[in-house]
Amino acid sequence: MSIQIYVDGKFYNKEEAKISVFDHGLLYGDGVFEGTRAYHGRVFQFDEHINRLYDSAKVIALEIPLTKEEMKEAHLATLRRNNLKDAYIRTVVTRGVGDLGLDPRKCPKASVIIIADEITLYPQELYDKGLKVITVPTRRNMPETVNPMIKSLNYLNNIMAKIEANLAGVSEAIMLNQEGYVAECTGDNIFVIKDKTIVTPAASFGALKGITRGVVMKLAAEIGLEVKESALTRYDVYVADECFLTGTAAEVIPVVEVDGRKIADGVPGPYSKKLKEDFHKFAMENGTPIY
Ligand code: PXG
Repeated sequence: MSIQIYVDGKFYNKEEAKISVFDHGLLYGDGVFEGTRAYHGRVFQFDEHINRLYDSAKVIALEIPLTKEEMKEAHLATLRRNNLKDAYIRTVVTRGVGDLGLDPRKCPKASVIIIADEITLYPQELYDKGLKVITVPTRRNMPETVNPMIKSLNYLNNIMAKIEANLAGVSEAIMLNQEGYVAECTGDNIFVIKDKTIVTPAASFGALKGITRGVVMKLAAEIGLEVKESALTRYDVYVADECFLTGTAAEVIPVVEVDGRKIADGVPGPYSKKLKEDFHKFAMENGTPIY
């Protein structure tokens, strides 16, 4: 049976789930989104994802037509409807239907879309061998434009960065901020470990406050690493003992080469492996029950 998709309070088969061509999410990228996971019948870090969605919406002055509780119920209903225990959930809130002008006052009601589907895992080989990444020319947004802390429907910088990485034959890109400091990757946060200190760029350096990032910082402290959020340069990445990326889809994925420089001896490091395992264990043991 086709998956059932939630659109504005109703469920539709995948083939019939549609929005208007006048929706400003499509016409202008005017909207916000979330990517959440369910592990083994529980939604992982549910409140954190819902809160970030509402924060993103607040910053772009988008009124979500559901309370947070109703939004959570809609997510659970979508998961139940599709009989999912392990899932990737994509939530999209668009400005809704308006006219061809960009004025959001012409859009009386935001649209809410919830897609829950089976999760496509990255190939195991990527975790075993680690990723090669490059730094790309396209920079992350300046906070004074669209703040990178907003998970908005405007991902063109990140898509351009992804294209630049792909054209160079690698699957991920390190994006710098306007000052040339490391910000994050196209859909993942970045961490480096050097001498038992683990560093990730502070959100003020142009990173999304990743939910996986937050959990990994906590787990890193628990295994005795000193955790820092600070400025990170390409130099810091090249000379790191270990480097890895975090994100809802990828969880914790090691990086073994950056801009042609091997990270340490070019194989995934012990802390990266440990944090990947600890993260997975944490994800399996925590979360909001679906059923
Ligand atoms: N940075 C950016 C720019 C992101 O979009 C992350 C970091 C990681 O955050 P979380 O909260 O997931 O730990 C994201 C995550 C995907 C995908 O399919 C992921 C994201 C967006 C689009 C696609 O991997 N967001």
